Parts: sequence; C-alpha cells; structure tokens
Amino acid sequence: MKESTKPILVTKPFLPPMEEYVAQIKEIWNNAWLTNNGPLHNSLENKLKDLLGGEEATLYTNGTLALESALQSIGVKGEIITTPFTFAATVHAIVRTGNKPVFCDIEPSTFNIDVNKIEELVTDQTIAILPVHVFGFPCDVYKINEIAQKHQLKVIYDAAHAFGVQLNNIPIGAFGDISMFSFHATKVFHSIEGGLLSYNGKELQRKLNLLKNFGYMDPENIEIVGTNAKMNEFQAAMGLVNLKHINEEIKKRERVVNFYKSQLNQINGIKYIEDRIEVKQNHSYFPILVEESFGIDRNRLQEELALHNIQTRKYFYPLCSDFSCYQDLVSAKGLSVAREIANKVLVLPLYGTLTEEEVTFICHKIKEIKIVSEYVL
Ligand code: T4K
Repeated sequence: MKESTKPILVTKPFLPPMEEYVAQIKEIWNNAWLTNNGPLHNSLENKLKDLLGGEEATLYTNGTLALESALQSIGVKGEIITTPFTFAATVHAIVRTGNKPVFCDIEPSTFNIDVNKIEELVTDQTIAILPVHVFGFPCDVYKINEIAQKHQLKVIYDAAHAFGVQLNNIPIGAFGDISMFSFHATKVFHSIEGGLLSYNGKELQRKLNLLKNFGYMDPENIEIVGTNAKMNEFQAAMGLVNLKHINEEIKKRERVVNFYKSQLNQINGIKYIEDRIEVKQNHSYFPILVEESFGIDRNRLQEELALHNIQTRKYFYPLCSDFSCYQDLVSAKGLSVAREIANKVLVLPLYGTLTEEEVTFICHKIKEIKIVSEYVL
C-alpha cells in the first residue's frame, strides 16, 4: 500500500467555503461593530439556544472561561468531584475559581466518571460534581442527578466534546445545572475559538452575562468580580457559517467511524466504544484501546504509526491527577480504571474529509504493525 507523503493529522478543523465566511464578515464592516455582544454574537447565541438543550445560552470566547464562569456562578467555594480522564482545562477551571478538585475513578465502557464511586467522595465541603462527557459519550446523567439531589450538589457538565449529542432524543445540554460546550477549532462545531454555557433561568443568565463582562452593570457600577470572556464578531461569524454545515459534517464523520469499525473489528487486541441505541453521537473523536493481546503496547503503536506519517494522540494521558500540580492531592491516588484506560487509549485521525483510502491505509498499517510484531517476538 502506498505510503502517505503528507502527514495524516489527528484532526483537521472544518473550514466552510471561503466565500460564505467572506459574505458573513462583510456584515461586520457594515455594522462597524467588532465585539461586546454584537449582532452576529446575538444571532449565534439565539440559534444555539434552541439546539443544545437548556432554556438559555451564553456565548464565550473559549470553553475554559465559560467553565470558569459556570463554577464562579455557584457563589460558594469548596470541593468539586470530577474525573481525572479529561483535558487539563477541566481541572484547572476548578482550581482557578478557588475550589478543590476531588478525583473520582472512571468506568471502562464509556471512560466517564464512575457514578458508583461518586458518593464515597462526598464530604461536608462538597459543593458540586463536574463530570465530562468525554469524547462526546454521555455520562450516566440520571444517576448523577439522583446523587446531586440527595446531597444538594450542583452539577456542571463539561460537554466540551458533546455538541449535537442527544440522549433518549434529549439534547445533552438539558441535563445538570449548566453544561459547557467548547467551540475550539479542533471541535466538531467551532467558531475558531469559542464556548457556550447552556442552562435554565433568567437570573443565572443575568449573572453569567455580568461574569463574562467584568461584572459591568453600567459605566459607574460593577456588581461582581467578572472577567473578559466575550466572543467577538469574527468568531461568531465563523460559528454562524459553520452551523449551516454541522449536520453534514457529523454525517461524514459517522461514515468515517463506521468505515474504521468495519476494518478494526477484525484485529485482535483493538477495542473501541460500542454504539448505544439511546445515544445520538457527534463522532467528535475516535478513541481505541490497545489491549495486551495486540502484541505491542499503545506507545509502540503510536511510534510505529508516526513513522508512516499517521498522527495519533494519547488523549488523555497522563491523567490530570498525575500532573505535577495535582499529584499530591489525596484523591490523585488509586484511580486504577482511569490509569489503565489512559495507558491503553489512542485517538485515531478523524474529520469529515478523511477519505476511505486514508482510513484503509491507517487500518492496514495497524494490521501490518501487529503482524510484524508477532513475527519479531
Ligand atoms: N474541557 C475539555 C474536556 C476539553 O477537551 C477542552 C479542550 C476544554 C475543556 C477547554 O475548551 P477550550 O478552552 O479549548 O475551548 C486541543 C485543543 O486546543 C483543546 O481545545 C481541546 N480541549 C484539546 C482536547 O485538544 P491540543 O494541544 O491537543 O491541540 P493541537 O494544537 O495539538 O491540535 C490538534 C490537531 O489539530 C493537530 O493535528 C493539528 C490540528 N490542527 C489544530 C489547529 C488548532 C489544525 O490542523 N489546525 C488548527 O488550527 O489541544
């Protein structure tokens, strides 16, 4: 099989036809309004409100600041139970808002927080649970809701990967108190950089709008200690244009994922997360597990694939709990399932324009690497 001359990247941002973006940003020149809740920002916010599940939606310049605002909006500080199997931003948001992260192990079938291990971590300091719908696979939102009700905790979902995901025909942002979506360039839906909180209630909306704009009521009144987390008009323009293409992009990704599965299911030692009938997925990432029976470990497979110009990522290795800034926390110990998954996981290239030839090439190389390793051993 012919080698790839260009690197196959782990992800490629979706880019709409350039003329569509140019037409959209012409409006910015007409309006002479660049940021601070401009017309494109407001239009995008309204459109997304109806899609993501909450009654209200607030746009941000990125997902990290959105998550920080969500945590600040709780109004008290304390311990927040979260997963170690996530991007650093999840845990940083907890600490940067003056709270303490408490790591909970994950479950092997979804890589999400293990709902059977949350309650043993609840103390009188606990204020919230911050689960992540990692790779867009939904958490057990019903059980999490039950635990939160019982202990009077807030539930803030990190739904950074979960744009467009539905559970039992309900948009994923309808669950919990607040859900944060990331619109970073590498996400299924993006606005170059961007983020959004989906939630219910006008009072919370008022608070979040203050938090993202310096706490600014009017030129002479600052009510709370806010930040600057506003999405600008160029970002909103990209979001508006990309929104027109999102359904098609998700369909294309679904085809790529199904094609991967049809080839990988013949390889002993490669596992992937199975589809669930009640979940409408967005195919944001394609993580596989490299089991012992594959013959070589995940790191070797990644190195070998790189020699053939195939870029993969060890999302999420190391665990957040193993970063030097978090490893001394009591809850950073143990976490045996998360540790095992982090040691086996490999995210394969996935984007709408990835061709069947490229997927065939990647799968062929995985098979070839396995055969050679068996021969050498
Ligand atoms: N919570 C979770 C669970 C998250 O995963 C994230 C972000 C957040 C919170 C925070 O949301 P934001 O504040 O970011 O909105 C990337 C992203 O920067 C980050 O947004 C994302 N998660 C994380 C999982 O991945 P890197 O350092 O791995 O990305 P990078 O630059 O190596 O790019 C990945 C691939 O994409 C490469 O093959 C190159 C390609 N690429 C990338 C960009 C930016 C392009 O081809 N073009 C591009 O413009 O972090």
